[in-house]
Amino acid sequence: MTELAPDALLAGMAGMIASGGLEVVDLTHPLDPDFPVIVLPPEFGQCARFRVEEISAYDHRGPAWKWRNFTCGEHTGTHFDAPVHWVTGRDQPNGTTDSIPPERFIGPVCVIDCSAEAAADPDFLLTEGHLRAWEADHGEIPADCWVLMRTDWSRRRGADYLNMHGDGPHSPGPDGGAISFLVHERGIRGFGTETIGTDAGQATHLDPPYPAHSILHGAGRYGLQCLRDLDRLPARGAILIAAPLNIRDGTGSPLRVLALVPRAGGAA
Ligand code: 23J
Ligand code: MN
Repeated sequence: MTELAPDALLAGMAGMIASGGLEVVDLTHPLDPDFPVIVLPPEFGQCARFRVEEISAYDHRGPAWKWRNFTCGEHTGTHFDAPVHWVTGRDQPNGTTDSIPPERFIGPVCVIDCSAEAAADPDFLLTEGHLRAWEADHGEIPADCWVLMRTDWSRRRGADYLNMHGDGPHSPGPDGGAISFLVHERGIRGFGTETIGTDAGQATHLDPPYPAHSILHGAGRYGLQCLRDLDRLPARGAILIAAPLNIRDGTGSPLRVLALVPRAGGAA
């Protein structure tokens, strides 16, 4: 690969974005009171939905301006999980939203298409075997990249999203072997999903329980949840921009996740 001088690289990139040669894909759901939040067993504290209240709207409360206050949880809507979110990551250095080095917020991304499997089985578990099959087609997953699990779950609406049954939620996710492989054999930066969590709905029954949260954050890696439209990304070759809010001591935050995607047939 030819090395471009950094200034030429950035100028070229800006030009490619302006001309559409690099497509900017928004992987973010709107923050909306109707968007579901994770529901934990009733003995535990719960995440707040997004809520908005008007301060003024060009009226007696403020004649020339409109603005609003909003409230939500750190894990509401499309959001980032920092290492300190999980007890296994509580002592990780740079484990909070305000201490993660900003260069960690931009990096390459691989997308594992599990849409057919998830359509056939809402409890589908991604395994090391699936990841090795992906690598046979697309090459080895590079160190320090994001790995996103495409399930097309972001097309679900209402109660179908959490898919709550009497025995808890049912949604796809990785098993412990898959996450262990990605973290310890491939050295990934983080793992993201279209579902409410990085873990499967029934992940409390896995070994370890909540393997994605437990293993990723215990190793100082990150999570992304409630992503949308992962079908718009190539298996590899895109760059992800995922910068959480700079919340003091934050365990995570809603954010805008953008992918820069080389347009097929675009100028080289
Ligand atoms: C708290 C407890 C369990 C889980 C979660 C939060 C999440 O999925 C989250 O939003 O990180 S599984
Ligand atoms: Mn979270």
